[in-house]
Amino acid sequence: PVDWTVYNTLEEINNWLEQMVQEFPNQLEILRPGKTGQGRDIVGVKLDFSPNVRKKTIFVESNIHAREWITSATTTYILDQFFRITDVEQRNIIEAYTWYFFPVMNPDGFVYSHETNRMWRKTRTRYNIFCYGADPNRNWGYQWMNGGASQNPCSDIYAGPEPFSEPSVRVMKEFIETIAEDMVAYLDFHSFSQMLLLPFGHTIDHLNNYDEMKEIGRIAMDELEEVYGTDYVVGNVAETIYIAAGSSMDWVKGEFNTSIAVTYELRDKGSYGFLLPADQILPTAEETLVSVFSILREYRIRH
Ligand code: 0X9
Ligand code: ZN
Repeated sequence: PVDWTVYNTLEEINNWLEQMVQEFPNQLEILRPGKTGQGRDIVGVKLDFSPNVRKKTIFVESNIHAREWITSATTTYILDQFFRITDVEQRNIIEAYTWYFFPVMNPDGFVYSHETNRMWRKTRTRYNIFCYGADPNRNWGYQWMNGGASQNPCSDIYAGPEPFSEPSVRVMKEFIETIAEDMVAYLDFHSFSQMLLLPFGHTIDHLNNYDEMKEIGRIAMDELEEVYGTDYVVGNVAETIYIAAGSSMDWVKGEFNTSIAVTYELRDKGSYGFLLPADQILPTAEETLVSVFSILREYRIRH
C-alpha cells in the first residue's frame, strides 16, 4: 500500500497510480508513453480538475536516479494531497494548471535498486561484459558531454554513447516535446543534499531568468524551513553542487526556455544520504509540498 510510511516498489507505485485513476476518472488519465530498455512501461498520469479548459502545464519528474527513493515517495504524496487539500489559495494554484506526474522516470534502474543493488543510479543498458547503464541525467541532448559526465560505461556518470541513447530517456524526451508548448514549470526531484538547483549545469553563468528564480527559490526554501527546520541552499547547478551537463532540466530549459525549471535535492545532507529512513518520508514530503506552493505563488505574483 502507498501510505508514505514505507518505500514502495515499482509495482506498488504503478498499482497505486492506476487505483487513483479509477477513483478519479474525470480528473486523472493514465499515461504510458513508451517502454524502457528492458521492456517495462514508463507510467505517469495527467491531472486536470477542469479538463475542457486549456491551461499552462507543470511537469513533475522523480526517480530518474534509481536509488533516490525519497523522490517518488514525495511526488506521489504531492499527487495524493492534490485530491485532499481544501485550502482555497492552494486549490486555486492546483486547479490553475494541467499537471503531469512521472514518479519513476527510470523504472529499470528503480527495480534493480530494489531487487539487487540498493545503491544503483543508472539505467540498465548492457554496455560491456562488466558494465551496465548510462546516467539518465547525463543523457539528454543539451550541452551533452560538456562537463561533469563520462564516456566510460563503467562510470556512474556515463553519458551514454550519444544523446538520448537510453530508451527511457528518449521516450520521455518525445513525450515532453508534445506538451512543451504550454509548459510553465518543470519540477525535477533528486536526493540528497537539501538544495534547490537552477539551470544550468554546464556553466556558472546566471542565464535566462536566474535572478528572478533565485529570489523565488530563496523565499520558497525559507517557507520550507519553517515547517521542520530543514535548511536548503539555492543556486545554479554548476556553482552550487558541481558541473553536470546533459540533465533533463537543462534540456527542458535550453530547448523550450520553460519559465520555472528547478531540481530539488531532497533530504538529508548525508547522515543517511540515499538511505533516508522511511519515517522521514512524510515530513520530507510535507515540507516539500509547502515549497512547491510557495514557488508557484511567488511566480504568479510576478507574472
Ligand atoms: O548529479 C546529478 O545528476 C544530480 N545530483 S544527484 O546526487 N541526485 O545525482 C544533480 C543534477 C543537477 N544537474 C543539472 N540539472 N544539470
Ligand atoms: Zn539524482
